[in-house]
Amino acid sequence: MSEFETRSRLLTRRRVLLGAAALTTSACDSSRPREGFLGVMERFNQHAQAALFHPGRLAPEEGVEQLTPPGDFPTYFISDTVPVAPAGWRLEVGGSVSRPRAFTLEELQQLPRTDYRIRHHCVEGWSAVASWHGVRLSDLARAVGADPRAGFVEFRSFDSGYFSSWDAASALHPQTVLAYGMNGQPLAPGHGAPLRLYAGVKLGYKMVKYLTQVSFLPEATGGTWEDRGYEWFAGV
Ligand SMILES: Nc1nc2c(c(=O)[nH]1)N[C@H]1C(S)=C(S)[C@@H](COP(=O)(O)O)O[C@H]1N2
Ligand SMILES: [Mo]
Repeated sequence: MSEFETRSRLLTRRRVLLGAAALTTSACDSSRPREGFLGVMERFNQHAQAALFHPGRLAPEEGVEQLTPPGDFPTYFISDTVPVAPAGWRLEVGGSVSRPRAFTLEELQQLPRTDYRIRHHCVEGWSAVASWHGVRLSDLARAVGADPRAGFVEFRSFDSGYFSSWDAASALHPQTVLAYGMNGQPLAPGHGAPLRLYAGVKLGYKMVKYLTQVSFLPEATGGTWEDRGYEWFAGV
């Protein structure tokens, strides 16, 4: 079964858990999950979650003894084989910014480095712990002069177009980083090399790996899983 098929089943199960809502809409909403009653519920949920979100609250640091053994931390990518960075890879940063530019990995590594050890939560029901290091998105936003009125940030990848868009408050949270390292090592190909998004405030599918582009935007766009009905806000 492909990852899309497995996850579509999970999604159906989540809908069923919504009870009556699922009964009235399950037959007609599968291809348009953001419309109708469930769409309304999803938008309500987004507002409720955004209202509950505290920009200053940090995800708890885990102890070293909580680290998931190397090799046991699952790896996900939608491509059939591990995505490989194109030659001359750079991270394009643009949208509502006064100094759009493309960064090499070395340039990103010259910006201040942030390290933390926190738990990862995937909607498929697993969690795992690793330490991550990289540059805060808020530091990058400063470097390019991101417009504070841009309420959203979109992340794109070279993994068959996998992408996601975030609310700016979560994107600029102190534990949201563009990670180039995991457990003290350079990021491995399976985990999104050369650069991935990591955060303490979002579920796994929001953390785009194999990054190519970061855009500060006035409007939310969707996302690979979000467009298939997964929650857009997806706060932890
Ligand atoms: N480019 C890309 N990013 C991605 C995914 C993906 O398939 N492609 N999967 C997401 C999901 S569902 C999860 S749980 C995490 C998994 O990160 P990991 O592979 O390092 O465990 O990456 C997220 N980012
Ligand atoms: Mo996930």
